Amino acid sequence: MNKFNSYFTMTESDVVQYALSELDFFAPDAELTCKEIGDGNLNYVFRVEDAKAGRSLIIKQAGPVARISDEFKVSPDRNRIEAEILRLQHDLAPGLVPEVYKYDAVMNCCVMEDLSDHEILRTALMQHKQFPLFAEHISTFMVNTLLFTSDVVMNHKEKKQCVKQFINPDLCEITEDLVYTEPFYDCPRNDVYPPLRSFVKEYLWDDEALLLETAKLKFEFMTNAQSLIHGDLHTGSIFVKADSTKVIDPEFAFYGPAGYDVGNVVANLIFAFLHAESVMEEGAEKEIHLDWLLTTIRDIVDLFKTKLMEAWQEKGTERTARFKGFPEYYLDMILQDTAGVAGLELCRRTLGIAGVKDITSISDASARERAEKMCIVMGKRFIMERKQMKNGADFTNVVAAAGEVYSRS
Ligand code: SR1
Ligand code: MG
Repeated sequence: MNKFNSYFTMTESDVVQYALSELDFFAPDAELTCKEIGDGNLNYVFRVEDAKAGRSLIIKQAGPVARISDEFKVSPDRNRIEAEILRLQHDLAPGLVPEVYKYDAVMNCCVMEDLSDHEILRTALMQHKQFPLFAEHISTFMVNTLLFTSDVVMNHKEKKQCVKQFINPDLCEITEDLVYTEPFYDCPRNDVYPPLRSFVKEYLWDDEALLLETAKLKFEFMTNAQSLIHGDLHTGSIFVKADSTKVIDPEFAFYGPAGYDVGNVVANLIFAFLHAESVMEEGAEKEIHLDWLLTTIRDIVDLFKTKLMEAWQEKGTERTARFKGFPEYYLDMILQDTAGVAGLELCRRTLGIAGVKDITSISDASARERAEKMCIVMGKRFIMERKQMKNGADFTNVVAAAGEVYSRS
């Protein structure tokens, strides 16, 4: 009996057997090594290598519960969504997504291109590396995957089929809870840095005007089936090298507001900014790095705007979407969502269960407290002032202003 005919969670040696018996990739007598390399919150990621032949691949398996905590029971069907979306995004944004070799609906795993010549963007940014082409690449990825899956470009009936195909209730529930709900009250599952507690209570939890805006944003997330979004586009979901960017991990994908992806990218670059600001020694190197991060944030927003408008003219099919003023109105809504989501992401990674290493690794206690307060201050401002965020400079001005409020003394 073939042991891979019914689902179980694989160990490294199971994965070697799987690669030899279920895939047509390695020679039958290849000497394979396998290492579990995942450090995400949900899945197991194995790298399998035939060192002699210089060939390798990645096998990603979904377990029945999240890796971060078995409180989260998440359907392994997320692996189907991930494989299908990766294939779709690979077509929509060529060169910016890894190739999928196989999806296995029994073992809930997906076999894909190994990107070991790239590095995870979050890790690279924490080592203060720069990627001058990143803004160009990620803005193209977002315009192609977000606009081309929307009603502006797609046939409306086909788009509705896609909405159905990519319904993703378990993963959406995680986002609704972890991003939109729990950070805004004293939820037992939160992980609040103790020196911040009284500040957070007064500044966020007791502010009814802010709570109202988070409710509006949550309903926007749950009801606006605008584009097939990646759904978790943080810097840990992006591989980079000097001349290449590859977006991975779209298991949170579903039809939601396009600004969700753009806002996540912006917020996670702000975490990188705060990391560098907190740990780098004063001097030219630090100035250059911080300046590059701000320029990258500004460029991503501005390139996204320009490319979206160009693609709209070139590929838009919906007649009414060409009415004078409509593209500008639509883009304005995406930018509002972008700012709102950037604000939510800044708050939830600071207060919620799923923190980010950029912040949690800051070892100096007062530097960490300062960085976390800046996240909260910026987060609230992005949420409350989202209607005023019209271009890249509006976003980077919020970062610069927070730095001035909390300047080192
Ligand atoms: C239970 S999953 C926690 C977080 O990890 C994922 O990458 C998403 O960001 C999610 O919110
Ligand atoms: Mg992920």
